[in-house]
Parts: sequence; structure tokens; C-alpha cells
Amino acid sequence: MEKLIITAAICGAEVTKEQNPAVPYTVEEIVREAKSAYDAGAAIVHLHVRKDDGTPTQDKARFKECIDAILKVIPDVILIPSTGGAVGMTAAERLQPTELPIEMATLDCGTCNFGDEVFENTMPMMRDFGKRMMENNIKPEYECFEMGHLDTALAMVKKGQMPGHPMQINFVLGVPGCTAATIPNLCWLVQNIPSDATWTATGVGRSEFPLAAAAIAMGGHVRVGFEDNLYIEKGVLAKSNGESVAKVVRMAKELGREIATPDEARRILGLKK
Ligand code: KMH
Ligand code: ZN
Repeated sequence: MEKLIITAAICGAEVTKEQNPAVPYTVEEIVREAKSAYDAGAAIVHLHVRKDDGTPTQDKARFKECIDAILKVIPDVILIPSTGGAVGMTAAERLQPTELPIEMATLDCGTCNFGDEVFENTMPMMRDFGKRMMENNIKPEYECFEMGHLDTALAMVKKGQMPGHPMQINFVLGVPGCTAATIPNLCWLVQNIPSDATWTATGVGRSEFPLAAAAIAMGGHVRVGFEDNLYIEKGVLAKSNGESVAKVVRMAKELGREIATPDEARRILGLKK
């Protein structure tokens, strides 16, 4: 089995300091959380950014400020800025980070419920996002929240509408209103990916660590962090993203899986840097 790539989703667009005071908003807080995750063993940081008051934003200048500040402290980390942003943002707003010189970005693979709201990713939108990433040489991380999202991504790659092989696919399971974070669901999805693809499991809420355990055992990769779960165990808030990453590192050690450095992750993902 390849070494385990751990991604830390340090911020997200929806979680707040009222829910967990360690959720980062300012540039300094975002750097602090990125470094805590990296020091604990994360090779990748999935990045959303906020205004200082916590409002989610896709502002290109704010992304640049955060990316520059993170890379100053941890220059080799892989950053995956979000093009999902927050529910309700326009496609143009969401695409802003793809105008920066970034290695990877998320590409969301279909419209779905997102709690009580609808996260819109129409086919024309996805074609635009795919085109932009092909033009700007950005490797997508395909975000699949529903079973059908995988089929959509595979079909669009086949038609040349999205960047192709090797694909990196993130199964984000357990969002309220979407596919549940069960091991049979994860197995079904993994059985249907191309043979050269890499994949990550993200369990939302209480399923975060059980799904991580399954992915470690199955040879996939793992995402954890405040975007997905604010707790380190039942009823106990995580003090930092690093604490959640450290828990995955301990789980991997028990299961005999080594942790990938960022450069090892680049090789595994087929990134050219
Ligand atoms: N905030 C969610 C609505 C992504 O980063 O690409 C979408 C999201 C996905 O977080
Ligand atoms: Zn995200």
C-alpha cells in the first residue's frame, strides 16, 4: 500500500467560532491551523478563507494573502483551495482562486442538498470549472457528495470536459441530505473509480474517524478537520486541526500505514512540481 496522505480541511465555509472557538477566520488564525495540521502529519491543506468577522469569501486577494502567509511558514505543503465556497455563491465568485498559481483546487461534481440548502453545481457550471482548470494547469480534487457525482465526473472526464488521469477523487460522505457515510457506500464508490485514480475519504460529523479507519485499511487517503467535524471525540471539541490529524496518524500507525510527506504525496497524486 502507498503511504497515507492526510488532508486537513482547516476552516470550511460553514462552521463558526460559536461552535468551536478554534475555528480560524483571520490570516494569522488560518496560518496557525494550517501549521498545526502540517506539524501533526498533514501533507495537504484544503483551504477556504474568511473575512476577519468570519464571513466566507472567495475573494482572490484574500486567498492570495492566506496562501502566501501559509507557504512562508510551511513552504512544501500542498494547498487545495476550494472552488465550492459557500452555498449561494455564484460560479464566478467561486472560481476566483483558480486565477492564482495553484497546484490543485476542488471541483464539485454535482448539485445536492446541503443541510436545508442546495449546493448548486449544474453541468454547465462544472464544464466551466473543468475548462478553467485545464487552461490553468490545475489538478482538480473531484468532490463527490453523492453516488451519482462519481458517474458525472467520470463521464465529463471521458468527454474531455474536465482534467483527466490520474484523477484524485474525494468522497465526502455524511453531509445531511446527501449519501450517508457508511462503509458499504464507500466500498461501492471505490469499486467504480478508474484503476489509476487515487481517492480520499471524508466523513462528516461523527463518522469522520470511523470512515478514516476504513480508508486507512482500504488503501485510500483521509481528510479530517474543522470543516467536517469540530469534535475529537463524543462531546469533546478538538483544540486544533492538528489534534484531529494526530488522531489519524495514531490510527494509521496501529494499522501499519506510514504517513506521506508533501513531496511523497505529490508523487502519489501525480503532481508535477
Ligand atoms: N462549503 C460547501 C458548500 C469544496 O470546498 O469544494 C462546499 C465545499 C466544497 O466545501
Ligand atoms: Zn471545502
